[in-house]
Amino acid sequence: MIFTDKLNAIVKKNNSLLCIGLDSDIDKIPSHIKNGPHPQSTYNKAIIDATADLVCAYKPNSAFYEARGKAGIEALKMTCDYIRDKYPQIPIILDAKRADIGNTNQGYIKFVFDYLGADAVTLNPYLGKEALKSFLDREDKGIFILCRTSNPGAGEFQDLILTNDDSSKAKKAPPRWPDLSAEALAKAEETPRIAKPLYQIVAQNWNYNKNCGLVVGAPYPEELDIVRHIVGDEFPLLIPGVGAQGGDVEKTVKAGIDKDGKNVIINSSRSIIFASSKDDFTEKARSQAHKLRDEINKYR
Ligand code: OMP
Repeated sequence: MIFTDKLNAIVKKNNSLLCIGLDSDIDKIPSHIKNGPHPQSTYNKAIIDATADLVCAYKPNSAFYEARGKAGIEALKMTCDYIRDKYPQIPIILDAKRADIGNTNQGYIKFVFDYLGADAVTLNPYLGKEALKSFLDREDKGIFILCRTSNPGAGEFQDLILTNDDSSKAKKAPPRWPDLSAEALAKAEETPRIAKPLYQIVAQNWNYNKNCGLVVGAPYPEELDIVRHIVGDEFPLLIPGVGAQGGDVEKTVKAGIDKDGKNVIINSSRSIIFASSKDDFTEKARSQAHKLRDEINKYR
């Protein structure tokens, strides 16, 4: 089954656009689990069992596993195996922000898709479209490209206005996409010689295999709205940044969803998986996930 079909099926079944980020920082895991065998995967299994009927995806972030070396990679593999065996209908998005030259990419692809068995991965577009091709060519997998990220410094490069024309006309301030008529928008997108912020350029022309989505941070609903205008409907947006990073759920949902109230994957990690540092962490994770899932649905 290809990624988008798998995603759409679980969105419908669980009535959910919520993705839980399995950012299982070993230092935050309660000591009775931390001191036992396989602490990260044991913790993840408990969170997964408590929330599997409330999510549309799980997104382990590779950093928290890489940080522990061999034990962490083992934990990541055990977590992915557990989801695939026990909840095969739930997609796994590996957050690794990869992309490199060709033969290096093959190593990443083998690790993410063949070894871990993830359904999707996050990529950094900085090396250009050609460098991401071998990921995008995996038609069955979901490819999420960083477009306008959630961090406070996201605009430093991503908002830089770029043009490939040095005439003074092209250097004028760029149009705000939502203010354009449909006709003007279509014309602007056909015209390469126009000044635009980098993130709006990144938002275009990846989806030749219909397996691509973009990552846009919840703290920036205005940019999210612009990206949705650029890509049109039926294009998934992975949106981290609600919860611990403070993104507004209502603004995020309203700016991100397509005309059918779908095609966003709203991620929250810490605010759910570490909702409690005590023995009741599974109940608290479930209740936070329930609350967020329902809040998202309220605005669809
Ligand atoms: P919380 O802030 O704890 O909900 O975690 C957010 C997760 O999303 C982390 O794993 C981040 O690495 C990831 N993320 C962002 O926070 N901002 C982005 O712009 C992109 C990502 C990502 O690619 O998922």
